[in-house]
Amino acid sequence: MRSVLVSVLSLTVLATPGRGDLWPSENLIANPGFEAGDAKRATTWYVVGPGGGKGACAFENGAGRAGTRALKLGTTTGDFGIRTGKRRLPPGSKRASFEVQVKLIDSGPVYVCINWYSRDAKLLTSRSEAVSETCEWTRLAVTDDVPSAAKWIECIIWARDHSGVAFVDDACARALTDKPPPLDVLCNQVGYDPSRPAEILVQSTVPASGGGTYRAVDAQGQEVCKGQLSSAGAIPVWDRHYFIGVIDGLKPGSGYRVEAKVGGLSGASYPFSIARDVLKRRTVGPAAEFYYYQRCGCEVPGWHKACHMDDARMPDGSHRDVTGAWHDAGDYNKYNSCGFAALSVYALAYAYERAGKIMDEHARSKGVPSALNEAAWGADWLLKMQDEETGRLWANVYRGRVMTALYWAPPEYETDNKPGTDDDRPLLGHPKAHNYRNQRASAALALLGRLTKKQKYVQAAERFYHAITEKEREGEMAFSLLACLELEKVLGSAKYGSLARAHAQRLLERQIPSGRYKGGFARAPGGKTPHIGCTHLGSEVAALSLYALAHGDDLGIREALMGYLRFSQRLADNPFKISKLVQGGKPVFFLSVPWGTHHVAQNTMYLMQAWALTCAWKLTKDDAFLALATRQIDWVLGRNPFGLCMMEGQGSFNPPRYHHRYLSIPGHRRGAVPGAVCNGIARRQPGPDKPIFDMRTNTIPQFETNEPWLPHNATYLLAVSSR
Ligand SMILES: [Ca+2]
Ligand SMILES: [Ca+2]
Repeated sequence: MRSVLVSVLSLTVLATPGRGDLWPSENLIANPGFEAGDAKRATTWYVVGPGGGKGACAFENGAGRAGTRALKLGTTTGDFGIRTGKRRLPPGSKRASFEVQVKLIDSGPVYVCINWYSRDAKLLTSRSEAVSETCEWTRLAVTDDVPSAAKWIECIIWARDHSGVAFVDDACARALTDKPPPLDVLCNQVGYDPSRPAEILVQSTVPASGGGTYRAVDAQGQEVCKGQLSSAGAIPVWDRHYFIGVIDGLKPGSGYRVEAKVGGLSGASYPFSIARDVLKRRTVGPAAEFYYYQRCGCEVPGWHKACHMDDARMPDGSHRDVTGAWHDAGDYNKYNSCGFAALSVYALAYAYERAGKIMDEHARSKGVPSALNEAAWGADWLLKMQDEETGRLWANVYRGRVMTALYWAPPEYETDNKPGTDDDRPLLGHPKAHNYRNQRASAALALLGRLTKKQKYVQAAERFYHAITEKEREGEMAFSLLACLELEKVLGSAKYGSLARAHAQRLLERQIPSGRYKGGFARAPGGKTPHIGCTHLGSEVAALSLYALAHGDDLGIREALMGYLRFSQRLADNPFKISKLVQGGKPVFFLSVPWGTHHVAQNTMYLMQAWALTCAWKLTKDDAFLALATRQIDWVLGRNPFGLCMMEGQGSFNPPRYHHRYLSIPGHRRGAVPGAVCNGIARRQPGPDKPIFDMRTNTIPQFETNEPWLPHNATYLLAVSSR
């Protein structure tokens, strides 16, 4: 933090009178503190040894001035060091500076250097500075005018014939531009409830002491209120500073905007509404509508003809009818191994029970089936996937990663739609071999059986529950509890009531009693770090809250939830109040995975957390739960570093293009399915803990960020219908 401030201040001084106002850009170096990478390599930095120079560099833990790691430059022969590679200069760059912090131990000079390159990548000029005597961290900087033909800047740290050890940390390169940087005014682009303040977040690359000001204007541009923005701190690794405006008392209406001024910069938000139950009224219908367009095994007018009518081929070569369900993501596969279809059935039915009237009105207005009908569409497929012998689920209808990656065309052409021919998709994952989310299917079918009064669902739900062992049930205890709660309700059976109680007790044993993550829930009793997963964050809390709402709180669940709230607030201690995730024992914004490992962004986790906190609010009536839940939903709907509303068709700025095979359907070039919630914001892999989202429109964007998956819409429905 301190180094950022120092560098900005020093650059501001460089803005010489007579040149007009110049503004510092964001730090142009992607991994400025060498924190991302391993001991041999820091991501986005490259070794350089011009003229055959050789040397040793390492990135050791514990050596950092800030964070944990620093560059350790050992003995060199000739010129040797590391470089950033060429970084594009922001428009209007007039001057630039590159600085690092250096500490020398018995060694000769260390240099910092700026190289300028033209549009065709020819080296224009170079400028460097050196330091040769420092045993404490010392700032070493080089500044230069940007040559008029320069389009790229490269920053280099190097030493010449040096025999000791030099440590380097906290690199910062900023251009001074004649264009003011944007001031992002971030809001939930759908809207806010009039009974609670609208929290607007302002994001700037330039720090400003003393906050700023805002004014809210209505749809006609008339000022309706104004006030002060207060500092909400910085996220140093993102090189961003935040200011918050808490706006109370806006009257119901639409088209509100907030204009903000901070440190000489100004910006305005996208429009938003103020309306009672605005999120539920505006978005639960679209979140369910999404599923209709994702349907597999039937025609969806305007989207595709009947497809995959030949699902699927059994391992022994015979045919089994498992047509139906939904295309499970931007590809055409159908997965039970992750429980997405079962979670979706549960969520559609759950939301329908709480917001059926709103959902039906929306479905009628769009000419799509009722959400209850949509839940039944998925439930009928779960019945087809239930193995007769074991009562358990088959895993997936899945062509394999390679075949899936190769197929980019409308779904009806992927197979000949004739059962029993060579191109039938395979049914994978024998039910005996794995515990395929049978508890989710059990909860989903029991709930739907109660709402539709259809015995076939209830019978299948009971069989799913009993088809797995007690030990297997431990794997997803939250949904075992939810399954028992639903079976108890639909069958009126005390047996399932006592099973639910036993599951609730087992879940409570998983709460972490002490230490840094006190109050979180571990994967098993005695665990010290919270349980997270690609489609899991906080389902224990949702299940426990729903149990106590149904049974009363004789197990001390309220107290457990208060502990969870404090844990969640500590993990959300950032300007967005977004839940950080614990990985490798440390909280991070965005999960890091080894190069080449499958990975998707985290909207399901935020939304499942929102569901958990909203259920806990229903039980405890403590508004702090709802406030934190709302921040997670705000993130999805626009209050995020890109000001991106991640539900298609809602808000003003949606993903420019989706990673979805539907983009190959004529007329659907964006691959944009109404109501789709995409994977979300991730980090570059491998890379520093900084946000990325793929804004490209001329190619298929990255699946990690831009692909819609069923569980995002499922958890959205759970979270928002619970309000
Ligand atoms: Ca560092
Ligand atoms: Ca076929």
